Amino acid sequence: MASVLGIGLPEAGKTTFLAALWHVTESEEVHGALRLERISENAKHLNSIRNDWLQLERVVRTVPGQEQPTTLWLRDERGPVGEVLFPDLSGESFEGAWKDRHWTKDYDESVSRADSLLVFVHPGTLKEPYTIAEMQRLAEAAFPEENQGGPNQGHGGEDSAVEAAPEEWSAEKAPTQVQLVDLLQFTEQIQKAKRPVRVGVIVSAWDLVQKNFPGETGARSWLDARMPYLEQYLRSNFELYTLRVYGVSAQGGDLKEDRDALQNHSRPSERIIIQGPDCSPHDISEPLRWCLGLRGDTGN
Ligand SMILES: Nc1nc2c(ncn2[C@@H]2O[C@H](COP(=O)(O)OP(=O)(O)OP(=O)(O)O)[C@@H](O)[C@H]2O)c(=O)[nH]1
Ligand SMILES: [Mg+2]
Repeated sequence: MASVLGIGLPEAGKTTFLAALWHVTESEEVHGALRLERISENAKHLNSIRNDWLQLERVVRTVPGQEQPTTLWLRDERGPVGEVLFPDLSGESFEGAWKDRHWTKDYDESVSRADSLLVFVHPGTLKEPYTIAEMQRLAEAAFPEENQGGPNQGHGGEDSAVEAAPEEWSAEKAPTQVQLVDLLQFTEQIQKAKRPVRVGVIVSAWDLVQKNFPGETGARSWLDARMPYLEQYLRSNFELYTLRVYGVSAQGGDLKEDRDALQNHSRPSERIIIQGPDCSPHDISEPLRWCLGLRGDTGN
């Protein structure tokens, strides 16, 4: 059995991806996509999130402790691929691991069992790196005495960042890419998978940013521009990771603003947007295919 671990902070788009993936493999609407070989015993959760997805409802937030083990029995054009374990894990638990330096035994097992990783990032919920003005405020909050009479005292007018009330640093405020690199370092220590591990970065809600990052390498360029620390970490540790980056809109757009357009497709899978190496239109199974080693070995 192969195991693919989806990693991502809260609201990164993990469950929506799984819902659309399940629909595509089960419905066989997308030519060339991975297909369902047989129904798994634990398909209840998959069916429930798929129904939400079909009805253009937001999938429910995944709550720590109530996560579902999900397995997909898949086949490609050559024959059965086997059972793929793809647990729908909660972003809150990943955030907790970063913040509290702790995760549960179940998490530990999922991570150590994983053969490959899908790392989810949502362009709309990114925590960006701090600006110099924000750093100054954090420093003032941490060391109020030292900053009294410092270089910024007495400046007024437009330098409002200095005047705003100082706010202390907390782990939740760390930039998304810092948290993700830390989580990847955790997994590196306990993962027993063969190196280098295939990592597919999924830039979710791709509809939000797609127009500025066209072409097969668009999502890679987005990662490079918006999360350069994560991109460099994955690229430079080539003995640990082989990387591909995909832009994926599992919903196809915003559930409110784009609702009419989303309802207007004859087949629900036609909503799905995917952009990246070897991607055919709407084939959301491509990142999985690559993770499972069903494509050549070339990461980029
Ligand atoms: N615009 C847009 N929004 C999306 C897309 N996919 C997911 N979202 C939104 O992103 C938010 C988070 O999606 P989820 O799939 O629940 O994210 P998650 O990573 O499972 O979150 P947790 O369960 O909290 O870990 C929801 O509000 C979704 O509606 C997309 O393709 N386009
Ligand atoms: Mg979820």
